Amino acid sequence: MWLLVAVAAWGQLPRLERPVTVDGDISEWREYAYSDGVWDLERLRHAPWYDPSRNRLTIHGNETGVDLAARYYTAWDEKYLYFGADVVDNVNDVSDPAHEPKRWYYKDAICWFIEAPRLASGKNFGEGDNAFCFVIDASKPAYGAWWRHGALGKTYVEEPLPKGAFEYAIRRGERGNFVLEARVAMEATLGVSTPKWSAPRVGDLYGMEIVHTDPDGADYGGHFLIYGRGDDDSTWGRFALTGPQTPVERKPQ
Ligand SMILES: [Ca+2]
Ligand SMILES: [Ca+2]
Ligand SMILES: [Ca+2]
Repeated sequence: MWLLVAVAAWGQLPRLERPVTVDGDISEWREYAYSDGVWDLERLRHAPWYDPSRNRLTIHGNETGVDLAARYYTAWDEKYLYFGADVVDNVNDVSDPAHEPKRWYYKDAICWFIEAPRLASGKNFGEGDNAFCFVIDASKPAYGAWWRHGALGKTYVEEPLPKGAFEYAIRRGERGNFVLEARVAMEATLGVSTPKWSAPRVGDLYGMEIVHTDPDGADYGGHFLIYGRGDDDSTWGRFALTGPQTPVERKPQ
């Protein structure tokens, strides 16, 4: 029976053993992080968790070029979770007519939903569930690094990430293109969302989903839901924390 559980993890988050500078350049660590290649509309449409009514992928009439395509990078060390993204986007959207600090999902934003540890029970967004959301606004407003989380007996606590517990940097490219580099201290976040969390060790199982919103000047619209189907944490991907990863070997020609 334990074998069934062991193979149920379908991703591995490698431990970083390299110093990271959070400056919007992820080249020093991206090859040592979990990444499964480029995500775009076509790939997402064929993913097992894809649901057209939830993802609402649309290409607006006047859009040209690539609407959205991205590579995501995730890793950990004894103190932090590391998040990176290298994104092609045609429009940078950060204005929201009905703005509220918690409305990251009406702006360009990338959110890592993390359940730590992954619990066998419960489907609602609650204890042990966290969403670390970064709005792609280079002016870095106070709501730019957001933390939706549960806690003992609580669901949907909405607040900025605690000061001192995170760093992030956005490097804007042409049009809406950008690179995001971020890290979040686990004890001050995961440790607050459930007393069941303990300092990370190789073999721990975490749930993970990536939500990438991209309104493109329109209302709440297209977004990528990757590895899961939304706030129901039982649908999120199961990722085991592992030791360091060796990059793919590149041989000189
Ligand atoms: Ca860096
Ligand atoms: Ca777009
Ligand atoms: Ca956009």
